[in-house]
Amino acid sequence: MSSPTSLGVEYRSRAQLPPRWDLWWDSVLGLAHFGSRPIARSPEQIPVSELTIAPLAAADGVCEVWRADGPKTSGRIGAVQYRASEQLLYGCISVPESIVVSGGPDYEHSPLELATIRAYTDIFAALDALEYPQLVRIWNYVSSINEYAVDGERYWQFNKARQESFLSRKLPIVDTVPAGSALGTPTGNPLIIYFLASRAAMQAIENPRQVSAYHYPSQYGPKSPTFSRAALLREPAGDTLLVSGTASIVGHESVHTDDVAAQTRETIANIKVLITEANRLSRDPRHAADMLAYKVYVRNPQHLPTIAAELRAAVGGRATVTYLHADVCRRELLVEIEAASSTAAL
Ligand code: 3EB
Repeated sequence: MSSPTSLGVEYRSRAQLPPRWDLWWDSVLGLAHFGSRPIARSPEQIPVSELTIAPLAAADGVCEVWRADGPKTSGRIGAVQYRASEQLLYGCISVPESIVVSGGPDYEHSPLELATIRAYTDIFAALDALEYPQLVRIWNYVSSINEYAVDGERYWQFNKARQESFLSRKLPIVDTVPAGSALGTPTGNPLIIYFLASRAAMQAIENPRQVSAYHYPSQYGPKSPTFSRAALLREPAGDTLLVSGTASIVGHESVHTDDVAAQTRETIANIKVLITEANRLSRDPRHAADMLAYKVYVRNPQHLPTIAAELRAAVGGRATVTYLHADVCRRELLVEIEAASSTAAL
């Protein structure tokens, strides 16, 4: 049996969501829905991110549900909708790239950079006001992420503005940075971000097989990405492991270009190294590949059977796996996988 955790994730189809009045919702911190038609069932105090990213191998939308024990409060600060337990804060924000800047036009920043700065400014303001200083895990959904803009890929613009936002808040941009994911959404979508933050410190984890993303050389963009490879939350009820979006990168280079099976195996090897690191750093070293819930971003839907076969062979039948169709932030990467402790025991 898996140990009880006070935070974890589960994936449900929209049809599997209980009705609004069900007590199940008391345990929910927040929810992200991946599908074309917004969900209607959630109570209004639950923060919901709606992402127009198609689930694969499921006709209906997929809901990613973050649950935690204990009483909760909800509300809105700036454009951040949040819900919090005593120790944990979940929040989400959606910012269109057409935001108007007060004080006239800004020639320094692109629309995506302005949206990114606005989103992170509001997020950091919410963390301050609610007193959950540690950003633990953050998901960034950027429209047309691989498209070339005036000064490089749009992902590069996002990275520049994200790093600038951390620096202007005097937050570190190396070592203790949140675990992250950055994925593409269709053209014209707003920037959508959701996150988990905590009152207590977290343990950031790096991958010994990879250069830390915050030390990537400039060939991947003038400003390095601000994320760690995984975050470990140590709580009285047990650890929660949050593994960042992970891809077929060794050192700082993408490997196995054009071989989706080999990219999947390399990605899994990276995740298994992170699990080993988590156990080395934990007081409760029980993290295992078959106890996590996986979320897999697939660039080309025709690669789904190959990716699914490799992943199932590597993590066993007990792990839950959700597949989504999305662009990954380097053009040559065909698959990206994130993972987290699941709420099977809650
Ligand atoms: C990588 O390892 C693949 O910019 O927040 C993975 C996870 C990736 C998070 C981010 C990017 C991000 O570099 C891309």
